[in-house]
Amino acid sequence: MSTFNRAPLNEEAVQQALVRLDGWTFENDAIHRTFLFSTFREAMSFMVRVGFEAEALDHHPELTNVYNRVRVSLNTHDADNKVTELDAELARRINHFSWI
Ligand code: H2B
Repeated sequence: MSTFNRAPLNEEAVQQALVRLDGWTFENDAIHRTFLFSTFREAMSFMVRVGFEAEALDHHPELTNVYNRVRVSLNTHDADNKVTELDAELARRINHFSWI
């Protein structure tokens, strides 16, 4: 179990976190980023990699795939579907390993 805070962040705190999260935006109580790959295979590999990180953090994203595109949306169900520090942490980790 991770030690990251599952308390909802207010909008200002979310915007603050986004300053250091390249490519992520805040919309409808979630943070989102779309990753565009060269191939479907790469998109699938990325999704599996996200899955491992999600399991490590015990925190699970919404993933939408269409061919070579993957959209990642993050919020915390246990925090009434608001953005928390845990979402920011998963986004940080995804940015870290993303090769896009
Ligand atoms: N993922 C997300 N996105 N939000 C949660 O609140 C959440 C989760 N809760 N993954 C976790 C699992 C919880 O159900 C387990 C029991 O820790």
